[in-house]
Amino acid sequence: MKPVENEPYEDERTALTKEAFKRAFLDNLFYVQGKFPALATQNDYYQALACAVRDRLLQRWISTAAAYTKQGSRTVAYFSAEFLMGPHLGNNLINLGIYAQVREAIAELGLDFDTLLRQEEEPGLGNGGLGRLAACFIDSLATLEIPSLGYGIRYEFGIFHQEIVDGWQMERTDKWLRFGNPWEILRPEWAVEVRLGGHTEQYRDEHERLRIRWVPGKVVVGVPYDTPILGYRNNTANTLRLWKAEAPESFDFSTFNRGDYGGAVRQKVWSETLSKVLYPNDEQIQGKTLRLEQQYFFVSASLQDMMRIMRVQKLPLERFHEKFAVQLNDTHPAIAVAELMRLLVDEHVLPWEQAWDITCKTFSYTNHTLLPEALECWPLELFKSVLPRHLDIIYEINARFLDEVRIRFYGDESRLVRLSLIDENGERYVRMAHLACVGSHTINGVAELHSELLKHDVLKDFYEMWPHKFSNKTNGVTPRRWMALSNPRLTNLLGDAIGDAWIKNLDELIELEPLADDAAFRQRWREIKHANKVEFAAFVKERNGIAIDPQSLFDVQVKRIHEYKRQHLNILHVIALYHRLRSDPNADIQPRTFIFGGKAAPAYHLAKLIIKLINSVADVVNRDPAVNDRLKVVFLPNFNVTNGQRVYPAAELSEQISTAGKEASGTGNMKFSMNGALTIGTMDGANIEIRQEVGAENFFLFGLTAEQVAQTKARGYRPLDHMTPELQEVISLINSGFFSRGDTELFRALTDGLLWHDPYLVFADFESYSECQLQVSKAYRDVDRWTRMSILNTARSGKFSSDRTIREYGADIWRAPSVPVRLLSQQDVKV
Ligand code: GPQ
Repeated sequence: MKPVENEPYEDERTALTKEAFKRAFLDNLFYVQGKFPALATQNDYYQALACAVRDRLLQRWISTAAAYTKQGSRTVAYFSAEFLMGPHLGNNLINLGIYAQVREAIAELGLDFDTLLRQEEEPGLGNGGLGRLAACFIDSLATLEIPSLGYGIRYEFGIFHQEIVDGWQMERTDKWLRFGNPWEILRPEWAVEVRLGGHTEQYRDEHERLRIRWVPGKVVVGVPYDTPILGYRNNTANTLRLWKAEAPESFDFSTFNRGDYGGAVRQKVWSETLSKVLYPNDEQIQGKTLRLEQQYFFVSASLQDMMRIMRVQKLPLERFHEKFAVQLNDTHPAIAVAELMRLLVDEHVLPWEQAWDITCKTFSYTNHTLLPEALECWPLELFKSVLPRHLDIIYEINARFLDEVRIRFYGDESRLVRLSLIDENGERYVRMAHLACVGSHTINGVAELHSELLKHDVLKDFYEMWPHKFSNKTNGVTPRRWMALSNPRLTNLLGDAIGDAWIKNLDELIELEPLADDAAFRQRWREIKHANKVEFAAFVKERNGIAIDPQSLFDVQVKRIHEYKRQHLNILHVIALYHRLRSDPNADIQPRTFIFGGKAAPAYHLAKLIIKLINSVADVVNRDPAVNDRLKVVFLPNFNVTNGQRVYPAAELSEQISTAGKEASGTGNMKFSMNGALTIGTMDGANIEIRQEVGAENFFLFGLTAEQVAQTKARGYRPLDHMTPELQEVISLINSGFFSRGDTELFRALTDGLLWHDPYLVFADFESYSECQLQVSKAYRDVDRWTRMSILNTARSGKFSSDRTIREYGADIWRAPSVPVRLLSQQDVKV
């Protein structure tokens, strides 16, 4: 098929009018779902609508492919083990600019649009911030018209579904593909083989050259499933390409022919295991063989796919780095450095030096955490059993790298030990962060503080080696999903006040600033927040059966449950408030609703105990008539993208209370602030930059700084030094069994940890936090002051658009110019 040079033509099938949509919808119900209204379920209607939208996506996708093929443009490949996309339908309607029309069209057909939206099972192919960042980034890449591909794994089961039973987290499998997925397109013709295990051997090729052959123990096939990713109101549709693992047919047959049917089936089952399930640990490595296999599987499939694209475009492999810029989303895909070397040296017979030059010019590495337990290290023997050839390649990379270090740092033996790609202190490990640093031309952190700490702490030796490689790229989030889609009331108000250019250029929100002093505007601002709170309260009533008061302050902490994020600091403060109220029933306390949400890794017992404590406190507080007109506690089950879209618009106070120096950036903090919530937070991650942007007077700061945390620890942290009478009461109340029906042991692991060996310094920050919460309550009571602060938070949140972040990656790292797309129609392409 060749694109033809003529003007775009709106064909009947993909026109954006209401009438065309209704027609398409009814057509799809009949010809795709095979249903008529009497038998159709809400899900049938959703599928019919999704297919109507998909036709519009495909038109833009083909147009984009045509433009990119013609331009042969430089392409960004974003390698990520996680893409936490959230539901597609609403977002695609926003980006097509037809949300309102389609809502009307569906209403005119007598259906409830929101019910149809709710039918979509969100693709939860990520754990939290890192996976969601990848999703925001590909939205921004498409909006900025940068040619790009997201590469990852099509997990059959994404992040588990969380239920709360008797206060405890229970995990249920996430069967997101149960009703099919209308947003993906299977591309079996681009399947690739990926080898694993086995051993290597030397041989001489036809030119008598000594070469190495990898004899794998097993082979799987990677089959790509493509999801088009729309830009906001342009003609761009980029690709998210996720790999499913399948058994190679040839393997089945050879085993089968030997009469071993059971063996053939086992091979098939094993192959499919590779993309079966997402590992649900966040920032905690689980050194499982299958996890390393997953990482290698998608990385190898993706690099082979990129080489196929080069062949199609008739580009020589020597120019791989000119065609592609690969971003490594943390170390999960870092094996790509060794795999690209293998492909270039073993399979395409390039000299090592040239292959290494191409490799280093291709990759860039983003680090997302400072937690030592999250730095990926693979035991050498395990690594060798999965990737024997790659281990040899890593040894060679290491030998050459250490030669360089030896010359640069004459006589500094300990530096060699620290920098080596192999950790040899005791059991030997492959250090994936070191592989990523050595094989990349840039290394970045995700907020100013984080990038500084990387340079002077975790990656200090690499910084001293190559200071020019390091930079900061502060995270951002997409305003399409996190404002336009999730907060329609605010979007309308902003439209009236300043137009809607902010959706594409978030800095325009600054136009709101003068309106903070306009009483009528403040009134409307409050009405919107209130309406959002009423809507959210109804949702809580339905999900939790708890009635919450929309007049109370909505105080929210939603994120993965982690000790370093300190949900326990929050709940200790709630208990302190409860204690104050019970001790003095007339205490003048600002009524608040404390809302928590987040998943704990299934094997992270302390995190699960924190969930149990929150729910136990909720049970007592919400039932106690002495306080429940002023305090409510809600644990919202199954916090995910969909529930995030419900909660951010209703929030008034955003809890960002990690131990300083532990949260790399945070991105929820940005979503809250742009939706008008004020932050109570530590000097950590992007909180620092949010405070800088919105102004110190519009931010509630507390706690030790990263530097003070380090000093406190260096001196030897003793929690009891920070004990106060109130904190003592709080801990005693928990240990007395008051929240656990008299069980005095239930929460002991938690309280003992806090009392005796708490690496996260909860007690050290408790007083400062409680004091700061008093300031929050005081500010909230001054309605005009609070509203002004809220408006200024939104007005000054422009920096936190992922469009800004992606522009910075584009300018400093990728150097991939944008390629605008002209819309083609079916008439434009001839077979
Ligand atoms: N993050 Cl290494 C994750 O969500 N999972 C991970 O495995 C790692 C990092 C987060 C990090 O905790 C947040 O501070 C960041 O905002 C986020 O990555 C995106 O950079």
